Amino acid sequence: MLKRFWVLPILAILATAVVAAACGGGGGGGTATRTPGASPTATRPAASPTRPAATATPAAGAMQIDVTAQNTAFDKKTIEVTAGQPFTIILHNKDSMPHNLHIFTKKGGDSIAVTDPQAVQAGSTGTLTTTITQPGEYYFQCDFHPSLMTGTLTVK
Ligand SMILES: [Cu+2]
Repeated sequence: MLKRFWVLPILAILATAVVAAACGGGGGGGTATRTPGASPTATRPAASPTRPAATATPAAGAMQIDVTAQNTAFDKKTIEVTAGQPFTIILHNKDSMPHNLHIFTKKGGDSIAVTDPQAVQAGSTGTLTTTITQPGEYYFQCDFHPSLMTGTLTVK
């Protein structure tokens, strides 16, 4: 007797749950929610590839500098950034050996920042983001080729 009293309410709950699930899945509610969310997402990637070339976008966050490593050389021997403003160096390794970009206070000086990963493998990309508050001339090199791949970072 007691068992039957328990079974009926459970069946009723299950039935309600099934109906609710069927209604939710069948209704266009899910689709309607996704559509407004998709538009802001679609706008952002479209804007970012266009912006990095332009230097005058401090609102976008870190200033982006692209450096290519090819033929055991950096395509840029000098990089200029603004004191107190975050910057991101993206190292594109187009060689068949690992490289990186490591910033020091001066040649043989203290390390400030290095690309992530520290060994940027052939054909891949490394990223370095930092902020230097003290204006001056800094030194950067590839740790794998410190005599061949060097440059000057000027912080103004
Ligand atoms: Cu190198």
